[in-house]
Amino acid sequence: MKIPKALTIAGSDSSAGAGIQADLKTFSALKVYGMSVITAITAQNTLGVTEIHDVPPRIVKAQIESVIEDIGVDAVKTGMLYSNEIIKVVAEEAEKYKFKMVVDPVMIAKSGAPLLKKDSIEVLIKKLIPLATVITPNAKEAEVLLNREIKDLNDAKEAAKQIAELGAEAVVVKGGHLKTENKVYDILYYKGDFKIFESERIQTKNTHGTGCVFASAITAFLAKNKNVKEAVEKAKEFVLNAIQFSFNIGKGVGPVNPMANIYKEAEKYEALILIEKAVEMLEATPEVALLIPETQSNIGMALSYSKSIMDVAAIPGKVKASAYPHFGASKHIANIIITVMKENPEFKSAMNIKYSKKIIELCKNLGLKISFYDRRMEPPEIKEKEGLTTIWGTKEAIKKAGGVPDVIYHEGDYGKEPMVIILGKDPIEVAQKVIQLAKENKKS
Ligand code: PXL
Repeated sequence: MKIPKALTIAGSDSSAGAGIQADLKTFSALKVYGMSVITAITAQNTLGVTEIHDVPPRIVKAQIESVIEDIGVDAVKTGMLYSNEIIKVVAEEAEKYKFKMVVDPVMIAKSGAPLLKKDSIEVLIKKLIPLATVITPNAKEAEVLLNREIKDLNDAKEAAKQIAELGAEAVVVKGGHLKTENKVYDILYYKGDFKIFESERIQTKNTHGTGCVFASAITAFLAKNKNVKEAVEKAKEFVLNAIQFSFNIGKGVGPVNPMANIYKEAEKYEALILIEKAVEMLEATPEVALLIPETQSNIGMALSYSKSIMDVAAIPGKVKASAYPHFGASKHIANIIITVMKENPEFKSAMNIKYSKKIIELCKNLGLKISFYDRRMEPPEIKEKEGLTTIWGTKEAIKKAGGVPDVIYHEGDYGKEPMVIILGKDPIEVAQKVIQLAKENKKS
């Protein structure tokens, strides 16, 4: 199998949120073999850059030639290039090897530190931009490149076209900095056509590395022979996941998480295995039969980065060792787990069992934290809509308990069976709680 290969030519970020480190995480997450040529070492954390030490241009050139002469490359990304001399060397190498190149015209860090010397803009425009397959300025960088203001979407479109006239094959003007309420619009200008990519604005302060991840994801997709439009579209989806699941670490702007895109996939198999094991444990305990409600039980397990019921595995129908779990199998148990995870992401599993006053007593005796909701108190506008009752009720019970409890119950309503939900970190923990309850229930 031929493995796609990508190279980043950029600065090192000691906090590993941006620069070389973000690029390599992105390449790896996208199954592309990543290589790195370091242009500068930055001492930085989530609060800012404290020192920059640039690498001699001769060493930048040597790094590029080293990897290309031996391993070869399918696409290259450039990030922080810092000085005239480094830009010139990179441009010479691009002309020599004629690789596909994504230029992220990095100028200033989120914290305000300059990552490109002021007198280098001219060289960037004259030498590097004409060799770019794609260039990815944000609105501020586009302003500097064109020496004009960009205030709205129309300005950004005009700017994309003008930057293409500087010689880049395709231009993406990123809209993250533009003041467009709840949406973000990124504009691609390619071969005379505009394509606008729209997305919801994600509310988080932890966006360090966004630009690096976006540009390196485009590079990875180009290395995989996707066309420019497809590469930009897929890179946007990738970076949105990285922002959504960014790390809240450090005292300033936390880093985005390019690995979020694969952690979710990696957890799927384990989630299914845990449910199967839990079901086996439950079926091997005859006392559990007495805790199965008329509407049957189900047990579910969510992935760490769950967004929808499709990210929660459960048994289709009911708990039964002969049935295999799969994702999106139970809307009911999945909605409960996703609601619980919004409050405490550690609780990723739930199972419903039969309600009785005695069961609640036994839960108390076992020292489980219990909360409840009253279906009759449900606001009519929620009741009207299909499937919202459990979400509302789960939120109510969490509010009452001041956090996620081990047990949530309701005593039913007209035509609705009362129910107990056992919560836990994974299906094994949930099954253990249920088995303990079942045995106590049989005893007393
Ligand atoms: O996101 C731009 C960027 C690129 N490269 C390095 C950086 C930053 C931002 O902080 O530190 C090394």
